[in-house]
Amino acid sequence: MRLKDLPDDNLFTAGHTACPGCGVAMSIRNAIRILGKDTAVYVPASCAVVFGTTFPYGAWKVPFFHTAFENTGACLTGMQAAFEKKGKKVIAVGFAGDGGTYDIGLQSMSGAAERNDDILYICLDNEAYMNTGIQRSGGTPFGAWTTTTPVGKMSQGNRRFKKNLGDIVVAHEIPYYATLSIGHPLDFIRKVEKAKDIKGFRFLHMFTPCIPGWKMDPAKTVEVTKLAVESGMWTLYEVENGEKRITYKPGKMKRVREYLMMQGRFRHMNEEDIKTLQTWVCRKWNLHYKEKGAPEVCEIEMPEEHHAVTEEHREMHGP
Ligand SMILES: Cc1ncc(C[n+]2csc(CCOP(=O)(O)OP(=O)(O)O)c2C)c(N)n1
Ligand code: SF4
Repeated sequence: MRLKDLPDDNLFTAGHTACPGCGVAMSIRNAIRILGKDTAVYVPASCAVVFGTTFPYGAWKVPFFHTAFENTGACLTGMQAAFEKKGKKVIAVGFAGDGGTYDIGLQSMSGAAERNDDILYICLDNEAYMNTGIQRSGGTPFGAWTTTTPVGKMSQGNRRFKKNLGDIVVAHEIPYYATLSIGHPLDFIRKVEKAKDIKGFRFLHMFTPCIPGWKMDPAKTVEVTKLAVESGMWTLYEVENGEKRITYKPGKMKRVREYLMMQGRFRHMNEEDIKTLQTWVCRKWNLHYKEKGAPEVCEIEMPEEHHAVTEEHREMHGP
């Protein structure tokens, strides 16, 4: 399917209450256009359940189900079994946040993956618990400010690195796992189409910027996702029946600093922390992009000593 062939069925309609520029809303809207009307959706506690279902402005035009935070995997299994029993060909699709996937729903996702249930699990990764006020999750990157990893004398943002959820999911030996971003629409379409047709447990991991949580300009959502990929903070790949394939390889690695500067949540980071994060990203970059026997591809020199945050940046994002 090409971009211009993307059906414009309004299965997730305008009039929902997501913030302008919300990466979660954009990802849902585009995914459901490809999945089509024979889809039934489960959304656990998250921004998406609030902005998509607030009475009387419900935006979903496909069957929608919601119970609790921790059980996306189990609910999808139940939905799929019920449709099967009724002889209906419906795709059971879950849209869960990173909090609901990396942390609180990990066990039920794992159960469904291990049983290879015929469902599509989509993680909308905005790198914190946004709906309840920006608390840190297992998906929050190193250095990021959140309300539970504050910035002050005692702490300088999140001190842990983003959990490697991809490897955890893939370790279940499922048919399909892929990472996606709305900044790479053709790659996005191809992966959703593929996940739609495969049988068994499929997992799509979507990178979804959050405007207030990342303290960023709402007009820059797509730009940020592109820079995330060019800097190595997000990697586009898929694992099909155990075979890993990079689906987009950036030409030259951009400095992580460039990505950080677009977002107020990293504004406070000092040189040492940027260097720590850059080293982590380089390691990840080399693990992903290095061909067997090829030289290491991350050739970025470690940042020189100078202020991490410019006055211009401070003006843009406030104190
Ligand atoms: C068991 C349980 N704990 C806590 C909550 C409160 N809660 C509702 S939404 C939410 C945050 C969801 O974060 P995430 O899954 O990352 O989705 P996002 O809001 O970022 O889209 C929390 C903590 C809850 N509903 N249930
Ligand atoms: S808080 Fe973030 S994830 Fe929630 S609706 Fe706004 S931009 Fe989207």
